[in-house]
Amino acid sequence: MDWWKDAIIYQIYPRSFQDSNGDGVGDIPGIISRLDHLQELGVDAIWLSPVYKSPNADNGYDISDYREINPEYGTMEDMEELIAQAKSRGIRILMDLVINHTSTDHYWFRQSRDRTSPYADYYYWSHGGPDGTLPNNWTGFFGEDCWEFDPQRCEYYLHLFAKSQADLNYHNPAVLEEVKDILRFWLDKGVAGFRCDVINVLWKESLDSGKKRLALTGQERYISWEENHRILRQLREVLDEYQAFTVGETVFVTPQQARDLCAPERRELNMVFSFQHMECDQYYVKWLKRKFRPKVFFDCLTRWQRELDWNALYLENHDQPRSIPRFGSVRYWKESGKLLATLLLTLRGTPFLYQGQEIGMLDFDFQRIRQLNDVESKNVDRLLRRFHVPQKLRWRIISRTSRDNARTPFQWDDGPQAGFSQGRPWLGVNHNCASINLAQQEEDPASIWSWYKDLAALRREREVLRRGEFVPMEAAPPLFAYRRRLGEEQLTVLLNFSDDPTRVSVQGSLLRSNYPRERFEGVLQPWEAVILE
Ligand code: TEU
Ligand code: CA
Repeated sequence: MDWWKDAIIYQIYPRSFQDSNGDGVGDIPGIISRLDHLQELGVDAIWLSPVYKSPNADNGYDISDYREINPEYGTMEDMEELIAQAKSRGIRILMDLVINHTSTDHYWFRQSRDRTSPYADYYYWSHGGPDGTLPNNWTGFFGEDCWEFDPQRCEYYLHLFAKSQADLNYHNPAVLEEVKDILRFWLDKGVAGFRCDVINVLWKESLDSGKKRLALTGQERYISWEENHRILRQLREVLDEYQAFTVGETVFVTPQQARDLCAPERRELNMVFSFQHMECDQYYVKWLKRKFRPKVFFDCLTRWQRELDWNALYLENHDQPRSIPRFGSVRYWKESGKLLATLLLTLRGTPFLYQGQEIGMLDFDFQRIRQLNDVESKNVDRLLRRFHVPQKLRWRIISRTSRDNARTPFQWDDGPQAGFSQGRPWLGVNHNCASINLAQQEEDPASIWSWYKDLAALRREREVLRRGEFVPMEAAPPLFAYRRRLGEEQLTVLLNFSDDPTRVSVQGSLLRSNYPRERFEGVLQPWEAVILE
């Protein structure tokens, strides 16, 4: 019961994890060959970003067949082998469930182009206005319009993401039945559950134009409607037959909405990923970056810790730049990497680690837009061009926010292509791989990797770190301080988010510090993280 409350979950971006056959693309046999690494780290479950058949307009988030494995990644036998091999190491597999949209290559969509087909209403089709205008004024997540004209059907279809990701129409009950079958298909294969992609926007309440906004005009028509909850409860009926787990990726949710999505008695999701703490270094949209504001970050984390019984904790994923340059300090790379690890592994909730985070991987050091692959970056570049934003500024915006920052190949060792592939990788390997790689950190008891391993073990040992209550402490930023409490047991966590020493008046015997020290006397070094007993 509730295994996920004691778990640490590791996200794999299959394309960039490990290539086994030299074609430059990570694959499932590659993942199998690295399971020992994950077991040693202390991982209880793996969330696999999509491995289904896909034309890869959005690297697998555009699915063309939910029951097939993308041949680039291997075969269904490989997938079954991965599930079995992981299981024998006590590791569960979670699939990425992308059901807001399918690829326009999906059979359903191709049939849907014909108005007389049984699939005619699987998507949102609509006439434009009389003078060639779009059906409404919505704008999408990747910065473009949300409607694309299909010459065969002579209508527009809705796509909140890329052009080839058409939104499924949940007003048609047949669509939900299809999804239930897909769930059963994978649960029968032995997966433990799903990470549910943009799961709070499935239901479009109406297709009327929305209030004009800088980004995502139309969002109030589809974010977190009551019908969306009903859909989740229907999916839960299937999930319950297998006691399966779900974490929802939920855009723009407030703590109240998150509670409604994961209150146990409502039988919807087990937990959700919130985005609010990711907004502490931006103005309104992710492309407008500002200086990291520790106070906003701490207040946000504290608020979610207080208002939700259980959080899905994360600092990185495949959509976000790396955490050290963002919330830490490249100058204090090792110290701040360990401090962020401490934060992630001592809050209340289920920690999600993204591949490469455990060795402190940094943002991609690319130089030109054509080195990028991300559909979002390309769209944003096109959009900014349209507004005559000069090249230099465009590059500044995109290089800092591109999702490819976190998608470069995993750095296994200091050999060719960082041990990722014998061939030419689909996305460049970071040039820092000679100094940042797993092989080197495995040897070093003071490395970021060793620190993650140690804290994962500590979390397993100490119930207070898993189940204890979160108690915030009075502290002035850049210090973040809190306690975890369970019965008589109490741990204090002190985190100095700055390049300067910081004094505190807290006492206690030292359990861990990311600096070599015997005891703690009240002064935290730059980026020092301390756990007191
Ligand atoms: O992301 C959903 C989402 O909200 C994104 O727009 C996110 O805000 C953005 O990537 C940040 O730049 C999910 C997946 O995680 C993402 O990789 C997919 O591209 C997207 O859904 C569409 O499936
Ligand atoms: Ca390969």
